[in-house]
Amino acid sequence: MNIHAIREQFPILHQEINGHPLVYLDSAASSQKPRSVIDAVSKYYELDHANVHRGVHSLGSRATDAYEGAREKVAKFINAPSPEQIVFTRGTTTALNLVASGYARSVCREGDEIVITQMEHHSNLIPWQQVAKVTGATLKYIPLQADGTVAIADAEATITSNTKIVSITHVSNVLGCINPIKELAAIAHRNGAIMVVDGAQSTPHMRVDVQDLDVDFYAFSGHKMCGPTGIGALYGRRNLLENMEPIEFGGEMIDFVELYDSTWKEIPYRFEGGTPIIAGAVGLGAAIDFLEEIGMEAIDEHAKQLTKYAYDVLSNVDGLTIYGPKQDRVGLVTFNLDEVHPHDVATVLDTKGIAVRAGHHCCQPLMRWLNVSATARASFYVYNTTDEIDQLVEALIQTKEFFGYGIE
Ligand code: 7TS
Repeated sequence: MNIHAIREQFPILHQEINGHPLVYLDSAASSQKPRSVIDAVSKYYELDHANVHRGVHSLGSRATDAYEGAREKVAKFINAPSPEQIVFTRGTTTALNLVASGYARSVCREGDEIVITQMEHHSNLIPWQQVAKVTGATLKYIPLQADGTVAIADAEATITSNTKIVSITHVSNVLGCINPIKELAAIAHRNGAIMVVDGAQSTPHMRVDVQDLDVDFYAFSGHKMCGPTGIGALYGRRNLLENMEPIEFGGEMIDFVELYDSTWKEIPYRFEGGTPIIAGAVGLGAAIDFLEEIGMEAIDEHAKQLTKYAYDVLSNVDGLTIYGPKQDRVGLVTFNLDEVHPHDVATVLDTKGIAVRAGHHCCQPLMRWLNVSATARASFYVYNTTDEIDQLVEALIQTKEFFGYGIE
């Protein structure tokens, strides 16, 4: 991978923040956008925009082709058997809420179990709490190992024949660990449950193959993988999508409307009520083209190398604690400096042009499990370099000195 050539394609990276060249280490929150994605969205608005699926005029068909073309790209990108099994959503949060409200609420009853883990992002936790409250199902947690990972034996002990849904993140946005989704899906299926995956942090970095993983639903966001904000997707197994209830009703999603009842369009349109996120989908399609041109294998390798490098050099900083396993991680390193609040760490780093995230990362139950109120997190993507990680380490050492910690 030619990082220099890749960086050239991201206009936002070439600026100074507080008098220093920007070092953007917050891609797990949202990645930056290459020129090709920005251009695809503006070209769409400049030349092709109209509403989709209704205009018989030429712009209407161009917009429809662009929107449906993006759906085909997404399907191919994650190896979905067909484009109809891709529902465009606003992102991972909306996709998981669709499964929880449209599917889980109608299949779960009292005595049923929904199994998740304590490392889940709030978007893969609160929707299941709500399903449990409404249906009387029980929410169960697979206990975490000391390093935060999920052990297969614990999953086997937690998932039972009463389990209807297992919903787990592919990659943790705090611990960085890669969960054994294929094995977990097999355990879920053996017990008659379905497997839902939060792919928000995995899809940007690794080749996702929903058929090989043998999962039932897979959710992800475009904005974390070079695409625009406001677009994401839900993959679903065909028979499950066909039995899932729409949760938004109105234009675009109907077949026949009578005075007191209506029928729905076929999948996936019945889940895309209202004028869809056309420009967002076009941008996501361009993001997929960009990633595929580099190659997901090369992107995966780069992210793992940067993560390993960051783990190793940060481990050498006195008074710095890293959370999550040493091995099998990708994309990010979450840490705390002794005696310095992570918000202060992030604020000092920002004065040096370095952007990291500080806070609970939408994982309050995981923060409680880690016994911290917040952490700092550096996350990496295609455009980051080991040199930037060295700058982070240097700045962290200066941060310690700034707060008078670590000085004899
Ligand atoms: N699941 C995981 C694992 C995530 O990391 C995020 C976003 C979401 C779900 C929600 O995605 P959205 O696109 O619907 O917002 N994570 C983060 C983060 O770690 N920092 O900011 C957003």
